[in-house]
Amino acid sequence: MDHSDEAPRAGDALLIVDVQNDFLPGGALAVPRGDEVVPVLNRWIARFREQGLPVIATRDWHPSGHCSFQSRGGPWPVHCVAGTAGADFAPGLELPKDTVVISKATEPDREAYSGFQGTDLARRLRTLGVRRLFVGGLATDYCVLETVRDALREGFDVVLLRDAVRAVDAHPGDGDRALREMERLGARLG
Ligand code: VGL
Ligand code: ZN
Repeated sequence: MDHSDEAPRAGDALLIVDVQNDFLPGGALAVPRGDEVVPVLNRWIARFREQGLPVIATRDWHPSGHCSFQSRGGPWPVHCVAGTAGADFAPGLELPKDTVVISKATEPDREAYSGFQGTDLARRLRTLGVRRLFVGGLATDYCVLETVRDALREGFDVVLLRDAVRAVDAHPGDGDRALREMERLGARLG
């Protein structure tokens, strides 16, 4: 892999989206090959750490009766209930101790695919002096897509780490369409 044209520098942050047990194979809402993002992201984490650049991790952090669950007429099985093992970050993900953790979709009656929605992520990034985000995680066609959409809307540049995302693909091609949509919106596919 050659990332020489996308070397992290001052003003950059790594944003890791929802790499949680329930989204990995064997989890409640398993993303096919979702586990494959972990070693790729670990290499990016190491690069950002080496340069003292911020690492941010979002997590889906639902109350037990969240509106997105099928029991409440939503599209998804119960997943990522706050405080459960399924909501833990993947054990193989080597998050630095000082990772900024952003919990989202914490309100029972509100869905939030984007890490910016209902959180202080934008403010935290501005406080850190971040201008560009390197984004990877799960899932390409839901939380990654909506997080990237909001990041661009908030004025951040985005490098979407293609090797570090995987899609649900509920409809075949959803992941590829999401990649094209992010590129159309102004994300760079790295
Ligand atoms: C997600 C479906 C439901 C995601 C979260 O992180 O992409 N997808 N909740
Ligand atoms: Zn969810």
